[in-house]
Amino acid sequence: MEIVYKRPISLKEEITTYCPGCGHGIIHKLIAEVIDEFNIREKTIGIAPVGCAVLAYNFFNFDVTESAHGRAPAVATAIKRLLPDRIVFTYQGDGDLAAIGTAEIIHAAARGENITVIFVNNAVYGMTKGQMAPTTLPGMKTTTTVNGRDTSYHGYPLKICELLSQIDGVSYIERTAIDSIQGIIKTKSAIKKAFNYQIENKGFSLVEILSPCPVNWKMTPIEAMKWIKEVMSKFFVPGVYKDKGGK
Ligand SMILES: Cc1ncc(C[n+]2csc(CCOP(=O)(O)OP(=O)(O)O)c2C)c(N)n1
Ligand code: SF4
Repeated sequence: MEIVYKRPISLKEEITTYCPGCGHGIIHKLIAEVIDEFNIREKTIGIAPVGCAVLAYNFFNFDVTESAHGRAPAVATAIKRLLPDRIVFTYQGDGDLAAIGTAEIIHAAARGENITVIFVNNAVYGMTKGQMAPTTLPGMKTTTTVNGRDTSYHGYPLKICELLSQIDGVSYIERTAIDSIQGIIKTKSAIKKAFNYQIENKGFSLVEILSPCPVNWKMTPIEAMKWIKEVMSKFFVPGVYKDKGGK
């Protein structure tokens, strides 16, 4: 029988710890497929975040190390500089990358580290039960903004792609959304391009992925996908924010 689909080798046969409808599982699969397609599993090192993806090393079938909250770009910098032949990527949520880890990501970008960053933006602190994150939309209700994010009190959201694309050290930066089959396909090609930048020594690459957290958004998985398409991606507009040139 002809095989039309199989689990990527870079993904272990583990029972997921993610909630039904969560985007992390989809994104893990896309990363694993890309690593299989580049045939780089034996030389890939992932840096897992603090957040719901803290157990990413249980799911990926290649080397993954943990880092303190937000510090993944610093850990990735050290690994890539010591082992430049490895393919090194960080996997970070918005609390991890855009709150506690703001300094690390900005300076890794400014240094133009030859690493790849997968940034999962679900607009909340998922693991700790849905507090406001720097990416929480104006008016959005969370456990710490029960009447909705009030920008005059809570400040404005951080738009990471827009911000980092201003930094000279950044080579490739794109925002995508896994709100549909088309969005998932686009996300895979962005991830592939980001890894290719590193393989070709073209410097710092980051893909921001708008991803559902149905549990904390208090939505069904289908409602969450619709909300990304109709609301979230109007505020965090998908697109290529910087591309210094690569395949
Ligand atoms: C130094 C430190 N501060 C705070 C925490 C608590 N904490 C654990 S996960 C998390 C938020 C993670 O949110 P995000 O990065 O958006 O990832 P998600 O869970 O949404 O995927 C926080 C604040 C911690 N573990 N360590
Ligand atoms: S809390 Fe949200 S981000 Fe975390 S596993 Fe559940 S759906 Fe995913």
